[in-house]
This record gives sequence, C-alpha cells and structure tokens, in this order.
Amino acid sequence: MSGTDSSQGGLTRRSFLKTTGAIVGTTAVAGAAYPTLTALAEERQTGQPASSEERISQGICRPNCFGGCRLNVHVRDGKVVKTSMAPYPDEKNNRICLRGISHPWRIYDPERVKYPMRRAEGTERGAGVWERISWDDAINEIADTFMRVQEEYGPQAVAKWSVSGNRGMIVQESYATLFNAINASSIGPGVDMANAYGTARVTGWIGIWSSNGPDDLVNAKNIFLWGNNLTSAQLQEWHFVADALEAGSRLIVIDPIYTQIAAKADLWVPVRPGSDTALTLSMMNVIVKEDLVDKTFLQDHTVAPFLVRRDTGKFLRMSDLGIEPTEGPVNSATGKPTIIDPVAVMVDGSDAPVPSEGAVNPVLLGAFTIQGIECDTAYRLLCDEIAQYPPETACDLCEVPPETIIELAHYAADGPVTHRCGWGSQAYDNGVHTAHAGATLAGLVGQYGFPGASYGPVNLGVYPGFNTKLSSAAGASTSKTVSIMDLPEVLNTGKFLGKEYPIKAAFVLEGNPLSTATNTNALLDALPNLEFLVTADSAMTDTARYSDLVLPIAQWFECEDVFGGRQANYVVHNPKIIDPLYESKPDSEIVRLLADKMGLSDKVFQSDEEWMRAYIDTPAGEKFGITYDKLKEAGVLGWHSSDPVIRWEGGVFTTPSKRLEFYVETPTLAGATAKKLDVEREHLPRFFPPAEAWPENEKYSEYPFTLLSERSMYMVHSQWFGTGWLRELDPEPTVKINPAQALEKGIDDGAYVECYNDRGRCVARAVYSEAIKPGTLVYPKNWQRHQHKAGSWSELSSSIYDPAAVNQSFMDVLCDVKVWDGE
Ligand SMILES: Nc1nc2c(c(=O)[nH]1)N[C@H]1C(S)=C(S)[C@@H](COP(=O)(O)OP(=O)(O)OC[C@H]3O[C@@H](n4cnc5c(=O)[nH]c(N)nc54)[C@H](O)[C@@H]3O)O[C@H]1N2
Ligand SMILES: Nc1nc2c(c(=O)[nH]1)N[C@H]1C(S)=C(S)[C@@H](COP(=O)(O)OP(=O)(O)OC[C@H]3O[C@@H](n4cnc5c(=O)[nH]c(N)nc54)[C@H](O)[C@@H]3O)O[C@H]1N2
Ligand code: SF4
Ligand SMILES: [Mo]
Repeated sequence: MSGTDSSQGGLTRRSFLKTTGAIVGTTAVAGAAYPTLTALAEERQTGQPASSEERISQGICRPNCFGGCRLNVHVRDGKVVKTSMAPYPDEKNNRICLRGISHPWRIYDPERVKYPMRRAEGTERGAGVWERISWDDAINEIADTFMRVQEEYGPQAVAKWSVSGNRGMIVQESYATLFNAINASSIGPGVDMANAYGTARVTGWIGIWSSNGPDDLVNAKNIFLWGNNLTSAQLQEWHFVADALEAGSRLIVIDPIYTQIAAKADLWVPVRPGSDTALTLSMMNVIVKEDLVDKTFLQDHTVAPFLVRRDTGKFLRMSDLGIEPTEGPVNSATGKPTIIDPVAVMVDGSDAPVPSEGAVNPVLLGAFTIQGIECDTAYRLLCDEIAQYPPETACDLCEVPPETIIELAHYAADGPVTHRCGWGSQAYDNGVHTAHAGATLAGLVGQYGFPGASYGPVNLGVYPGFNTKLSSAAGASTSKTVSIMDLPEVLNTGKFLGKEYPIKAAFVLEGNPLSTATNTNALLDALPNLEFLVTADSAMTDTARYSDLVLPIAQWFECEDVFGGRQANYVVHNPKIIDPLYESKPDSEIVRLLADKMGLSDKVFQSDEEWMRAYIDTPAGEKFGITYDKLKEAGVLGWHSSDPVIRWEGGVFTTPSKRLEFYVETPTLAGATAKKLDVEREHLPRFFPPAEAWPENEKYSEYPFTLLSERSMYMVHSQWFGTGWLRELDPEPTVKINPAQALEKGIDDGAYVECYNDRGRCVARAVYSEAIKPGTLVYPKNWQRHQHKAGSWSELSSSIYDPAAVNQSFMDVLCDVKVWDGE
C-alpha cells in the first residue's frame, strides 16, 4: 500500500483534509480500505445482480504513452466495473497494459478532485487548505481575474500552461480556441524536442516523429535502440520487436543501463551518459575509413556534393556565379512563383560548377575556389568533423571499446538497418546533436526510404484529415510562447526577449509541471509573482496542490472526444460512456462557461458535436471516407493501408533541397527563447559534452553521480500515481544504485537514501541493482511530492537548455547520495 504519504513542504495529507468546506477525499490513501472499489469487489463476489446488465462501450485510452489503445468499458448500474482490450480492425494494434486495466480505480479514486475548490483565504499556496465552491463562483473568479489582469498588464499576462497529458482532440482544440481568442501567452513544455528537431533539421519535418511504422521492424536486419527503454516506455510496441527477433533481426541496445530490453539484445553497449554523439561520429569515422559509405545515395539524395561557401557557410548558388534565378511554379500558400536558384556542385572532369539537380556523378570530397569564392563540399566538412573521432579517441569520451565501435559501425552499414532514437540520449544539453548525428549516420550508408531502413523515434501516424487550423481560424494568439525553462526568469523580471512581458495568471491543463518539469524549486520560487494559478485536473497533482483554484474535470470515459494517430493509423471516436462523476465537467464545457462569462460565446462551439463536426468533417477527411457520422457509427476508421508506414520513400525528404541535409544551411531556433543561437556550431553534427554531467564540470568532485530517470511501467508520467491497484505492486519512490557503490557509502538495500545537489533533494528507497552503470543513479520519475519522505526528483535537475531545441535536460544532472537521516 502507499504508506509514503509524508509531511513535507506544507503539502501534508492532514492539512489537505483540514478544510473549511466539504472537501475531496474522505478516505486516507495510506493503508485505506478504498470504499468504492471494495464495494465493486463485493458486488463481483456475490455474482452479478440479476437486475444489472453489463453494457460495453468502446473508448480510447489516451495518456501520452503513444499507445492509443482502444478499450472496452464495461458498465453495470451506471458504474465502470472493468476495462478490457477492444480490438482495432487490424489485430496487430490490439493491446492493453496494466494501466489500461486499472481505469476503474482512476475513475472512482477516492482522492479524485470532485468539486471546484479554492485555496482557503489567508492560507499559503500549497498549504493544502481548501474551500469547496460552486461552479458559478469558480468560473466568475477565473473570468474576472483573467479580464482584470489583461486589462491591467496586457493580453500576454494570462498564460495557457499545458504539457502533454492527454491526446484527446476536443480538449486541446477547445482550450486553444479560448486562449487564442484572448491572445494569451503559452508556456512551452520543452519536452522531447531535441530528437524531434535533431532529426527534422536533417530529414525535414513531417510531424513530430517520423520513423517507419513499428510493424516494419521485422524487415530490419539490424535494429539499434539508442536510449529507448521500449519494454517500459513503449510496451505496446514490444511485440513488434519480438516478431523481429523471431524473424532473425539483430537487436543492439545502446543504453548506460542494462534495461529489460537490453536483456533481450544481441549486443548491449553501456555508453557513458551524454556521449552518444561522440559514439555516432566515431561509427561514421569507421564507415568512411573502411569505405562502407553508400556513394550513390550520398550523391543523389543528400547534400554531400553541395558546395559550401567558406565565407558565409551557405551553399554556393548558381546566382553567386552570375546565373540569374528563374521562376518556378506558383506557391499555393503565398500565391507567388517559387524562385529556382540551384545549388552548385562540381562533376567529375569538369572545371566549372553545374546545377546540383541532374548532375551526374558529382564530386563528393573536395575543396574548390570558384570565381574567387572558396568552397568545400558538404561531405568534406562532415569528414573533417568525423575525422576527429577515431575509435581510440572516442573510446575515452563514450567508454565504448574501439573494437565495439568498429563492430557497431559494421552493423550500421549492413542493411536494412532501423535506428530508434529514444528520449534518453537527447535529454542533455546539446541533445539535438545526438539525433543530428544519428540521422546523418543512417544517410551515410543509405538507410532510408525502404522497408527495414529508417532513423527516428517512434512512428506517430498523424491523421491528415483533421482541421488543425480550427482553433486559430479567427487568428492565432498575438502573444508569445515562453518555454518553461525561461518561465522563472520571465516571472521574476517581468521581461522576455528584452521587453516588458508580465505574466500574472495561468491556467494549467493536461499537465503537471510542478512534478514533470526540471528545476521545480526555481519555478516554485518564481510562482509567487503569479497572482493567480488555476489547474483543471481530475487528480490532486503537485500542480493542483499549489494552485489557487482547482477545477474537477470529467475523465476520458465521461465525455465525448476524438483521437487520431499515435501508433495505430486510425481515427477513434470516444463516446460519453458514463456521466461525469461528482461535480466534474468536460473541459469543453469549462471553456464554454468561461467564454460565455468573458463575452466570447461567438468564438466557441455551443456543443461538442458541433466542435467534432467542424474538426472532423473536412475536404481532406472526405478523401479518406472519414466523417463525424461515419466515425460515430463505426467507432474506429482507418486512413492508411495495413502495410507498414515507410518514411522518405525513394530517398525524397521534406527539406528545402528534398535531400538529406546533414549540413544545415540555416540553423534555426526551435521556439521562442531569450537565448541566441550560435549558428556556426549548428551546421554539422558535433559532439559537445553535457553541460553538467561530465567529469570536467567543477561540480563533479562534489556530486559524482549522474542522475538518470526511467519511465515506470506503472505510470504514464505522473498519471496513475494514486491508483491503489498499481501502488500495491509499486508502492513508493525508489532509486537504483550499483551495489558496490552503495556499500562504499554504507547504504543497505532497501534503506531510505537522500539524493541531493545544490538545487534540491529527494528521499527514496534504495534498490541494489547490478544493472546500473557505476557512477549513475536511476529513479522512476514522476511520483508526487507528498509521496516522498522528503523532496522531489524534479528539484534536482537544472534549467539548462540549448536554444537549438529548447528542450529540458532531464538527464544532465549531477548529485550525490547518502543514507537519509530522517530529516
Ligand atoms: N510507462 C510509460 N511509458 C511512457 C511514458 C511514461 O511516462 N511511462 N512516457 C512517454 C513519453 S512522453 C516519452 S517521451 C517516451 C520516452 O521513451 P524512452 O526514451 O524509451 O523512455 P525512458 O525510460 O526515458 O528511456 C530512456 C533510456 O535512455 C537511457 N539513457 C539515459 N541517458 C542516456 C544516454 O546518454 N545515452 C543513451 N544511449 N541512453 C541513455 C536510460 O537509461 C533509459 O533506459 O515514453 C513514453 N512512454
Ligand atoms: N525526470 C524526468 N521528468 C520528465 C521526463 C523525463 O524523462 N525525466 N520526461 C518529460 C516528458 S518527455 C514529458 S512528455 C513530460 C510529461 O509531462 P506532463 O504532461 O505534465 O505529465 P502527466 O503526468 O501526463 O500530466 C498530465 C496531467 O493532465 C491530466 N489530464 C489527463 N487528461 C486530461 C484531460 O482530458 N483534461 C485535463 N484538463 N487534464 C487531463 C492528468 O490527470 C495529469 O495530471 O514529462 C517530462 N518529465
Ligand atoms: S496506458 Fe498506454 S499502453 Fe496502456 S492501455 Fe493506455 S494507451 Fe495502451
Ligand atoms: Mo515525452
């Protein structure tokens, strides 16, 4: 049982319950008898009452785990008694996990937020003393405060603050519409962007992640998993890997930790945390040295032969040589003709440059001075970079023996090869370069565009038929997105990008940033500058606990929504299966109430059905035969053939040149940030050590452990944190430590230890694990603060990020560990 509900930071259970009005949670979690569930169990034991017939409806499970599993929701006497797997039309997508079967607990969780609640007057934020209020009062207070704050400080002073918590479309659309209408700021979540931008700047953008479909793994001869703990974090995908292993694929896992999936691998490579880019550059070094490159692919499908000007770092264009650009077809977006100004390349035997398209056998490796302009081929620049990483040198950086680097290079060149980059190696400062390097490595050996060959994180099929412009139809917000890493500074100074930028009120939805973000002490220190913080959630999360107002939202089976994409290429309808419990309301209704109160009723749809129709019934959707009526009738409709998705077929990319642009001509920022981008360092994949977790860092002698997080299969981020059925299996926060190092520190297996650095601390139960690389500590992330004896993991990480990706550095963290003294 979850007996870890300790007192800390004012957020004690007892103070939480000590309220003026009626309040959420009359049953203690610790050791409690869970009345609702006990009642359900009793009902089951005594057999199904004759009067109660089971009704089964299909819904969709939709946390951000990429799964998107269809579920049968079994209802008896108006109560959800069970959830089970519901089939997709193609059985390869059928699955459910332990979280999926524990929805009844989540729905009837005695700790669920049941009523709108306001922080009791005169109490501190986070003190946990709440007053139950009416919906009218809650809506009036939010609307009045938002209008007052905008009047006083400008429209940007209200911020929409979401992270990744739910993939329902109407929830997202409805809030986006409202916050666009009032020109609110957004807080950028700063998650997952380093591998997204690292790959996109090389291959071009086609949605956030773009590897081949998981059912294509079986076509790969060699599968590399780079920091991708698939058996915990994409467990819905494991069966595709198992199929591939059965079909004879070789599995190579690159991870500092001997994870469950590493145990299934043919080769496990315990790379030093934060050094994948050095390893990848070294593999390329071997590939070039041994001439394993795919020369034709490099010439025809990459920018390798493009000439790069030494003076500007830009591609040499024919216009630089006096050849006037010509007009191409009209661009439908701008209504203007495209300008065709080909990039110059050299071809064998010629002494003058020619346009790249149509050039036969262009020179890959060379330096030229053309009309006085000094140039190198992009491939030469790449080779110069990778020449710095022979295996003997790289070994010192990545702790992988030279012979293993050579072996890895041979596997990477032996196609078809699939590389899956997870989110581990990108969660460091400069993480964007791991994906930039990886995407380049795959191109060097031509591993794109055919079955079994791809580089990227998971494939997320994003249905192209939805009207994704709906929420900004009347205009996008004129205010900015402020990344969560910049937020403390913006709140503290009232400035952003050098200008006045006060943010005074925020509305948190689909996120629990005070648990899931980095450096939460810096956030907590800055939040007093916010006059008003509202959270709409069904769980009393860290963020809800720190808010001024908490709104109870209807959970997924209590309202209608639509879901598209993720790891099955289907659009799924989720009907309202039971009525919203207690006083909870669907998010879209909350939006309507707020809009009404703020005089914006005409900006929002007056019913979910209208919203769904406007979102689903599009000309693009019609081409797929998908309409709201058909979807509601069928429950699930496919939009892709049952063949695996293959990305970049024919070696055609979505970059400006349609080629693989491992040399990035114009590196850009991934989002609005106060930081400047050093363009020079971003053209090519380069190794930069982590900003903090590296021996050269001065903090290293004091804090010698690199603190890594893992995804627990018992939670999706912080969701399911209070689910009793899962807490019986996984009762409290833990941290894995290598036994040899634990002994040195006098730490017994199972003892409470304190992990700490100069930013914060966290107390958890030590678990001896030989699977842990010495020098690292590994914790399952996103337990709530009150579930720890003291502190919280998110206190230890820093706000470090690099502007190319605007991504949080979850793993770039140093700390030390000691036996907890009970304080
Ligand atoms: N159960 C569950 N599933 C989830 C989630 C969840 O919270 N719970 N979250 C979902 C989301 S939003 C995401 S983004 C994905 C994340 O999916 P994954 O990235 O697969 O998940 P992690 O558990 O973070 O795994 C990262 C792995 O990287 C390793 N690692 C750390 N540093 C390095 C390094 O420098 N190099 C290499 N090669 N490896 C390193 C870690 O040891 C770990 O095994 O999971 C999704 N699925
Ligand atoms: N240490 C560490 N921290 C990490 C990471 C890591 O690797 N290590 N990974 C990061 C990554 S990749 C991610 S994506 C983030 C995820 O971070 P978050 O998205 O903040 O994580 P969740 O716990 O899923 O929070 C979602 C919240 O939304 C609520 N919610 C669910 N459905 C709905 C809905 O329909 N409406 C409303 N209003 N609320 C809803 C849930 O109850 C939950 O409290 O975590 C990041 N945090
Ligand atoms: S939590 Fe994810 S993997 Fe589990 S049932 Fe739900 S969607 Fe599927
Ligand atoms: Mo994520």
